[in-house]
Amino acid sequence: MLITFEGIDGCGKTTQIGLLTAYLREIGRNVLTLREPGGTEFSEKIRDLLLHSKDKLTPQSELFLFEAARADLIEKVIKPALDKGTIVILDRFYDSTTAYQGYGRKIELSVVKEINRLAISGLKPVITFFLDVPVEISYERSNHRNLDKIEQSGDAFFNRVTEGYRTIANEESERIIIIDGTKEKEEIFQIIKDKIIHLFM
Ligand code: Z5A
Repeated sequence: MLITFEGIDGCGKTTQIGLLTAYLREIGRNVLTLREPGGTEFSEKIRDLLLHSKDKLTPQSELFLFEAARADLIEKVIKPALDKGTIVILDRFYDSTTAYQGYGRKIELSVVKEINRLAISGLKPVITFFLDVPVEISYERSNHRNLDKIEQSGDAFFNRVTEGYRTIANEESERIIIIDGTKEKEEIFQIIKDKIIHLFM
């Protein structure tokens, strides 16, 4: 079972993934938690290039790098884990690419979706939690640290990404659960836990 979390920077994904992982382990499930880009040696190198290299990347190069990292992670780690019955929780997946490179960087959406399709080779999450926070909250929550390359893309970019996420979530409402990410951490986790328990029944 593949579960994914989406949303702009600082929306609370890492926090909720930590809570969900602990809960699932407590009830005796095998869980593997991963983040994109990353999770293999090759994908971590790509992550470093994408977030920290001094080279200016074109939107297209950025798109291909995210997809290359994804394809490597799926084949080497995610598919083998799912085959063993492990629950895989993924911090970002192809919805991030549609939101950031499609809506944010303005690469034609049909192209982004086609390249996503190629990279994921049929793998789909059973459920996706989209933590929706306004851009101002995202900035507030991340203003204590140095911003990476993508985080430096500006307000207009992040507003497009946010609207993009909302559109994607409305288009795929049977898979994507929209949660108000400005609620208290515990309240958000209760919503997530209820949905997960429902999935297991
Ligand atoms: N990217 C892309 O462009 N295309 C792609 O295809 C993919 C990714 C896969 C990866 O960044 C970047 O790559 C990302 C998108 C792009 N760039 N941006 N921008 P990352 O992995 O380094 O980081 P992130 O995923 O963007 O976010 P994050 O820093 O890990 O934040 P988070 O996981 O969403 O939030 P958090 O760490 O759980 O919480 C942040 C803070 O808020 C922390 O202090 C918490 O204690 C606090 N918090 C959390 N929840 C709450 C609530 N409910 N109330 C108050 N405070 C809270």
